[in-house]
Amino acid sequence: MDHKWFYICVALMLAILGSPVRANEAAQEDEPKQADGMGEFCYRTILNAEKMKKEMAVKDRQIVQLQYDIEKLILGKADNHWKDELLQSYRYTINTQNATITELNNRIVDLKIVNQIAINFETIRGDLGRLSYLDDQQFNDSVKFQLAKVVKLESDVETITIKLRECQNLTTDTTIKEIERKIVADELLETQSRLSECNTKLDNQRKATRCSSFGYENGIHEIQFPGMSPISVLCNGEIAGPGWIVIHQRSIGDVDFFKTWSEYKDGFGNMDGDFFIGLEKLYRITNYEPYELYVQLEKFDGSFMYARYDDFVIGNESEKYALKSLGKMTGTAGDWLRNQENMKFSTLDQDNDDWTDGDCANKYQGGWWYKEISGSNLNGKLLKEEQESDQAMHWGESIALKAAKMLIRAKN
Ligand SMILES: [Ca+2]
Repeated sequence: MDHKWFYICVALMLAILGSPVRANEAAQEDEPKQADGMGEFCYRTILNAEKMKKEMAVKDRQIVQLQYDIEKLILGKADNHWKDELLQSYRYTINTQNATITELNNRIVDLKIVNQIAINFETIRGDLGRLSYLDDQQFNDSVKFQLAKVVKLESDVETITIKLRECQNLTTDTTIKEIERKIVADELLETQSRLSECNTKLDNQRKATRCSSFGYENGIHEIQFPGMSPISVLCNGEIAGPGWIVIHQRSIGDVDFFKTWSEYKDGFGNMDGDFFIGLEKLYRITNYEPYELYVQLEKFDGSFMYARYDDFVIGNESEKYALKSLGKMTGTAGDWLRNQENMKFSTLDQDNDDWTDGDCANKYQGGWWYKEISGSNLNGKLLKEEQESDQAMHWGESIALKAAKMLIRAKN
């Protein structure tokens, strides 16, 4: 190749490499053709140059794309940063606004209070203003009117207070009345209870016309006999079976039996010790219904004997409480009252015996249905030891007895 084409080829290469646009534009054209007179080397060089030009164009586009991507990435990062800052800014603004809103709210509240005060103040000022327009007379009238209202209110309050007190008093009175009523009711109940109890006792007493109501129990009981107030009697159920009334009892010697008519009529002594029931009671009891008599005697040797009469009746006082009947006698002690049957009772102050020349009661130192001589003398002296004596408490023989009891019982 000659120097002329060599230089032309180098110049073309430089031209192609030095101008990418032109090379790019050239790349759009067909592959160069080998010109006449152009050497093979030059042609190949130009061909390679063309290829390189195309590749470089591709690279250029890739670089541009990369730059674009890089810029895009950088720009994206910047965007995020800006957003953070903006968000931060917004937050600050929001916080600031919140604070402002709170402050404003506080101010609104304050303003409302102030406004209310102002309104009140305006009202007061208005009132003052209206007052200032009043002349003296109007002012006085206004004051009087207000005072009248105050007086009326005070009156109302007083009225209400009085009514309230009345209500309280009414309540108290009602309470007291209720309490009184309750007390009365309680007392009534208690009284009714006592009355019921009394009625029960009374019924029992009414029913108890004899000691048999109390069985074998020994003791003092109230007995109701017809025509008589209830009387206390000593019942005995252990000597001769249930239902006996003890009318005479001697064993202690604490009571003197040498007594007057009146004392024998009414009775004397104590049922816990020595006693006599009384002739009047005996008369009434034995005339109500048939009675029997049981006489228990104790000797000083501790032995007992008895005499039982099945029809024991006593006359009234006008009959001198005569021993009107004895009935049939049974027992171990002997019929030593038979001698006294139909005899009147005699006492130290009443001689009703058959002894015309003398006074048996005083002779035998007791009160009894004496005749002339003593067959029995259970109201004579209670001696401390066994001895023979007409004046001693004795039955048949004039031998002192240690103790004696007389009991009666309704036969039916
Ligand atoms: Ca006489």
